Amino acid sequence: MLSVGLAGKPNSGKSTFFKAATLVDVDIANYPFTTIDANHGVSYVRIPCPCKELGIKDGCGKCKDGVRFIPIELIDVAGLVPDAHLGKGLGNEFLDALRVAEAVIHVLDASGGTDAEGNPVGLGNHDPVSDVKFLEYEISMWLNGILKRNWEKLMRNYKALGGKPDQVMIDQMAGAGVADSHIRRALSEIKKDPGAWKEEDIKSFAGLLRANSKPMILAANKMDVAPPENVKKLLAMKDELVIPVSGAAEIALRMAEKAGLIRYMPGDPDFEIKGQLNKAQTAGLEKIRALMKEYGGTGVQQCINRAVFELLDYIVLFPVEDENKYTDRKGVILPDAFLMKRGSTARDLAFRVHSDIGESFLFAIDARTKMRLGEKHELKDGDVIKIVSTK
Ligand SMILES: Nc1nc2c(ncn2[C@@H]2O[C@H](COP(=O)(O)OP(=O)(O)OP(=O)(O)O)[C@@H](O)[C@H]2O)c(=O)[nH]1
Ligand SMILES: [Mg+2]
Repeated sequence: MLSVGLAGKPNSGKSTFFKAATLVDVDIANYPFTTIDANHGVSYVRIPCPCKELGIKDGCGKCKDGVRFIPIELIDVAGLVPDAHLGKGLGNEFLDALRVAEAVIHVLDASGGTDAEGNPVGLGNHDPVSDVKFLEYEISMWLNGILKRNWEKLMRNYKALGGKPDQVMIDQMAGAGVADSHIRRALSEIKKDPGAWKEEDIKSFAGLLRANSKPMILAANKMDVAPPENVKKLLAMKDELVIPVSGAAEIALRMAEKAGLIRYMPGDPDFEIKGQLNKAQTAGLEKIRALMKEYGGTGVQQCINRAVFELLDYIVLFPVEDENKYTDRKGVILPDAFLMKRGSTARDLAFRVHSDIGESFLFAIDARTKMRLGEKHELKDGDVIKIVSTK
């Protein structure tokens, strides 16, 4: 399953975001280092289900009112402070939990109520913009540390045995969640042969690996209490993808929905009251509604969606057995929704369904147009595809 990590300084609201997005009950508290061991949970990207547009009466049964949620893994890690790689705070070994993460949501405390170490300092007394850059550096330095393990021995072998620089680096970074393609791209950007690298070159390479393998989105969290100028300042940062968020508001909405008090789906720009509310509940919910009006929602679902579809460029594909009824063998309509990288081909989808199907692939059929597609045909977001194979 595709993984996305939540990281940032202590007390910024990572676990609150995690709980909001997964409904897994985790420790949340107003002091640094509440979370030590990473939390893993299932969250979802939200997409419009194609069943409506395909004219399936009564819906497909896999979506809710035409909204479909596809599972991803979310990881909530311990807080990091500047110079964590030198052992500050709890150090940066906790980043090992991010190995499998393909993207990182950097949770910022936009309220300015906590300092760089996560200590409460009173609303508006810390500039959140000053917290933005450190995380990229700490993740780079964590990768730098992995790169440098046995570096001398590695380079001796490399020089003695020859071999390709990319293979040497791929072996070294195996297990750090860095894909071969990220390594090749970083090598082509740095140009110098690893045999001649100095400390600084290893560091720059680690920086490039970070940018390629752990792209980041900024969640300007606690927007419900943040001074508006803080949110504005963060949104004005060029080169950064910033989303105003209130993890606390999202938890409140999901709880109210569970209790039957409101109609709300994660990612909705608004909600509808349907139960009997007391005064305090009404006031709390109306405050949230005002916030949602201003920013288009609570921001939690937006962060996950934009990380997956914008940062990582995933698309959604729907394999079916019957291209006329859009079903599997048992008659389930649009049974699967797979997240795959843009550029995936018909054969890639076949392999994703099953390695046997991939190996015995003959051709595919686009269920909308009934056109035949060859193995190298690049699929589009939302394609409904039947795979024809000899198996
Ligand atoms: N007002 C408001 N408070 C929030 C929000 N998100 C988190 N908080 C508060 O911020 C404090 C820290 O929240 P956590 O979720 O524990 O933060 P964390 O980043 O996981 O902290 P560590 O595990 O210590 O690194 C708690 O008091 C939360 O209630 C939010 O959206 N709005
Ligand atoms: Mg936490």
